[in-house]
Amino acid sequence: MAHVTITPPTLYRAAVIGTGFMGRVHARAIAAAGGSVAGIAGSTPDKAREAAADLRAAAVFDDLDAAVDAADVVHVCVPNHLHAPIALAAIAAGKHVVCEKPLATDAATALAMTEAAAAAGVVATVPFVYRFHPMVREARARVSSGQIGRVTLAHGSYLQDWLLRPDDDNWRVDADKGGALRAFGDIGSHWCDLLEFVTGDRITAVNAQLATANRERSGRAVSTEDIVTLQFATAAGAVGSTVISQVSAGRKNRLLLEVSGTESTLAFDQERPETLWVGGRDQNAVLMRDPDHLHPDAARLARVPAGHAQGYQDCFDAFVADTRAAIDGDAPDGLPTFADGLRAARLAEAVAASARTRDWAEVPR
Ligand code: SOE
Repeated sequence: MAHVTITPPTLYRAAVIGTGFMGRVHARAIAAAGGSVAGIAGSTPDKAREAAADLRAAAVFDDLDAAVDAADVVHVCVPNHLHAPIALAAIAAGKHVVCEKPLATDAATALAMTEAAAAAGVVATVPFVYRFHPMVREARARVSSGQIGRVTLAHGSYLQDWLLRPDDDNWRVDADKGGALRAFGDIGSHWCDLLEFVTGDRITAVNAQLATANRERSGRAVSTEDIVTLQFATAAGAVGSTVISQVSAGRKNRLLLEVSGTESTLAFDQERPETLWVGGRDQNAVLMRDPDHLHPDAARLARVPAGHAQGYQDCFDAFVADTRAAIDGDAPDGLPTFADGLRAARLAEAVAASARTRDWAEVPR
């Protein structure tokens, strides 16, 4: 019988640093991509042991160097102020890195991380995972092929409610751990990334307002914002606005992006990711995620046939699979890298500057 020799892909032994919700999502995605969780490190040995048992990790590490040593790829899923030291240590050891967003709490640090990864020649990615919804890729393909005409307007929102009440608390609320811009860094960054990804355009100027609904949480003063309203202009001449909030009762993880062109409008809702709304002057349509009828870039990411729902974890699985492909030397189109994390950090600084001066701020490239 004829046989075919298959070159095995390089190993993907991952160290997951962080045991919270995100660390667990990463660990599942690593397994789905055919990698292995070589070990987990957490803020306490008990947390790491508990997560390691749940996620069938091979080891628990109590120090970062041991975790980095054991891995081909280091997944950084810890509070934001620790992203830079851990990612830079992994890069210095020649390891590939997947680092949660925001990449850093300021743009200068994000730039240093991006440059360090490039100089070391490692793959360094940031999970802007909503890019991995097939219907987002469908929207992107339709915009780039000119199907919706020239883009004139983009708007939407990213709304959550998990920080609605004064006793809702998290490390993200504290500027020294999460960064000065919390809601924008955590979820506004996703919205802006998705806008630029889908349109292929770039926000050049912003006018932002920040508001803190809960000025005290768990008995301490809070300086980070719960709400951002943002107007923007783009390089290609479109205008738009978005509302970012973590205190919108009833909205769990509702990212809505609507892009209007001179021919038609597209709208994507992250809580209904199986569909894409297409608006026309004479007729509207709701497209379903049917791989047989999608653009090839979108169909590639459809993991199950139409009518079998796929969602958030599937995006993560696809993102880690593409990170792995990049390590194997075949970087797929649309993989979010440290350069995209740097872009988000620059946008965050422009948002902060605009809110501070109550004026428009330019966004550097
Ligand atoms: C919390 O706001 C959070 O988990 C974000 O940190 C993620 O990036 C987002 O995808 C879902 O919400």
